[in-house]
Amino acid sequence: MLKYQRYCVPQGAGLLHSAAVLSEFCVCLLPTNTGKVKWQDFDQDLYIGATVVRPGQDPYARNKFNQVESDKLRMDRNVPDTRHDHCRHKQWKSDLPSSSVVITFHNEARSALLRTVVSVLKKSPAHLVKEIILVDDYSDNSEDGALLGKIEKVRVLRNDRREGLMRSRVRGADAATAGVLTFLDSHCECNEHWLEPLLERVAEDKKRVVSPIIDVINMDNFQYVGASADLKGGFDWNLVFKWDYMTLEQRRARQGNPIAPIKTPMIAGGLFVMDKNYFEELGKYDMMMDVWGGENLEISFRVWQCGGSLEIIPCSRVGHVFRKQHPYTFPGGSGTVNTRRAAEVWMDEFKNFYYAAVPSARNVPYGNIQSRLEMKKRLGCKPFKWYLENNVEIFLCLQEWALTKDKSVKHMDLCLTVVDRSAGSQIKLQGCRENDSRQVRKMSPKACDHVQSMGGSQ
Ligand SMILES: [Mn+2]
Repeated sequence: MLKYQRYCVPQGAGLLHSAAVLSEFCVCLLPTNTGKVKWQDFDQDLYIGATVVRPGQDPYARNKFNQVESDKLRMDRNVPDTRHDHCRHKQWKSDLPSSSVVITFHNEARSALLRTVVSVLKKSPAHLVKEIILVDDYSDNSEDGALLGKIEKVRVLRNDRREGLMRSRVRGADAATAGVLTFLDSHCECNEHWLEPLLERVAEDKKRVVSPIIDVINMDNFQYVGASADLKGGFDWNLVFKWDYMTLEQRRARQGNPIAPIKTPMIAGGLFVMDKNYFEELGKYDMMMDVWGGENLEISFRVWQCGGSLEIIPCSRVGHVFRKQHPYTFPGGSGTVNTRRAAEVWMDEFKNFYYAAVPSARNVPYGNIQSRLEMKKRLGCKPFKWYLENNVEIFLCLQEWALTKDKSVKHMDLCLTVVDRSAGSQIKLQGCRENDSRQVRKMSPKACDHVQSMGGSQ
């Protein structure tokens, strides 16, 4: 319930004639004069009730997740604590810096957006969240964001045209007043003590860019499910982000300290914490990237190549609704423009592996990259080869081995060939012959991994 405060004006103060009959005139006001309410006092039913799915409507139509199930949940529902046991006893530093949480959205389901905001406020120590900046990227209904501006600490910025994720995030970051930026997607739920371990890593070294383990909120029934702690971010030459299981050796090495930070070649990109000054020094985002996509690999390459590092912090868990489809359109093309920009700026000659995997990308106009190249030079960033060599889990088979159109695994003009068919047979490089069944072909990523374990040089 709202706690009103009584403000009383002594008789004769001359403010209101009708009050003169009383010994004093009392009015009831909110404790602050900003018109803000605590999240507990926000009228969830009124806010969400305005956009419910009507009978006969497809609950997936607007968001590509089941909005009916999302709308049923309370804004502060409990989710299982999915952290490793060791996290529960851990003490976090007491002098952590506060953070500005930047959440960008475009036509997000109100219930999902509200739960994101409430979970930040509920699951974070109050002094560590300076503000929540909602950047409404030109949603159809401006009230989706504006109404949330009544909640304590929430500031709302609205674009007057569609800008896309990167320019929206930069707008939010520019407006931020705290020294650390926390970027979140608009359909997340933060878990217990999610923020402290992230801030601690960044406070120790501002060049660390850190991400929580991203738990799974089921897009059909909204169950919250803990994700594996044995994953790193990676990609194939098509430059689409994917999760990679750690190798057996890596998992063994972690057994002694299962909650140690995990160095990762790539972050998924939706959820991460970064020092604000470092974000600016490092060139924020590529402002010529549109809508969505490609920005996660761009910032991952950039952070590593320009002297920083990326980590997943196991004691920090945040749930995210993973979808199979994008709920929105891509005005002016697809994410390929962004991916091509990232490849052209950061991948040096290795961009040719991308063009071999996605030949159509060669024909996508990607605009001017001059200022990004200049920035790369100014920052003294290392070449892509260095990035690959220092993130050894990335498909080395394709670094040294070409995958031809007919899916042969080749080194120069030689193909990997099983000498004979007996168990434990040698593998040699021999001249490529069409339809030679002894020659290794990439059938699946697994087959490629196998080649890597035989020929890996690192
Ligand atoms: Mn998302």
